[in-house]
Amino acid sequence: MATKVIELVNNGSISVEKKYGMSYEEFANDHLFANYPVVIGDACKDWSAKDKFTPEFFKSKYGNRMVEIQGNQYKLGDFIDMMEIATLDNPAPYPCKLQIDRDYSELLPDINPRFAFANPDWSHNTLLKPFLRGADTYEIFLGSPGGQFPYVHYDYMGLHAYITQLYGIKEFTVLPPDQTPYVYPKKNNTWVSDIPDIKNIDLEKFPLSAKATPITFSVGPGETLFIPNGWWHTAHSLTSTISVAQDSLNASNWNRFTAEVYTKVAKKSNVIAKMTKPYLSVVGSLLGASQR
Ligand SMILES: O=C(O)CCC(=O)C(=O)O
Ligand SMILES: [Fe+2]
Repeated sequence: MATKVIELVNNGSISVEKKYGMSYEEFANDHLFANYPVVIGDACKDWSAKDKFTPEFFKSKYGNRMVEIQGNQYKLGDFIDMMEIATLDNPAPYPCKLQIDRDYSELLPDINPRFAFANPDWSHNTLLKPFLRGADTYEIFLGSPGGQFPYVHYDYMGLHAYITQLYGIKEFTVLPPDQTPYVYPKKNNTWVSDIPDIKNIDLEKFPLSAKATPITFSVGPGETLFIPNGWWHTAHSLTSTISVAQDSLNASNWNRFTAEVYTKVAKKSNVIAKMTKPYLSVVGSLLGASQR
């Protein structure tokens, strides 16, 4: 079957498309190994979460559970009420993230099977556990127009992200890794941009950003945005939204992952960083051999 392509946006040489019926081979060549984003129109077609995950479902089933958002505790039901009436002038806290594997494991069958586009995935491999604590989970995001992802960033540890929209519409803005100088990474948090509002940049304060070509597009129910490692991104819900985020690590982002591990470990100890190198080199060959 030929892929059906819908062009979402383009800006200069950069374009983001939505694809239905894409083969794994096309995904691997044009996106995974090319490190190029795409919206996959039908990746989650077999998930029951598509019809089941609604704000009402979470409110009625888990309304009394506590959830921590930006350091504060809320009852999930109260948060959902707040999120539904929030506005940008009177915002609700964001992001509200639920850890599926840890706290809502009974919902795992609803996001199964893991779609092929997110495989192979080494981020759950025991050999890599020490380096990926906390980064190897599935997360549900609940949001609304009155709660904005607080910053433009790229995901750390070199992981690729897949954000599947299950309810409502979310708008994403992305920029390629080679535009890093134009987004003014923070000195101490180099994966976070100093620009507060990427759609309304203060050019006097951030003159280099005149060269940036941020691309903004919407992702709707049943669609999955693939954000390759190193791509800058931020998100804003246009309606009440529920999304599921998952990551992948494999041969396509292995070099970036190991570089981030060394940098992180070296900050603590040069000796351990030195030992980490041969260890990861062996693990990488083992896992790489199994991928081939
Ligand atoms: O869906 C969103 O709000 C963006 C989430 C995201 O980029 C992240 O958690 O790293
Ligand atoms: Fe992210």
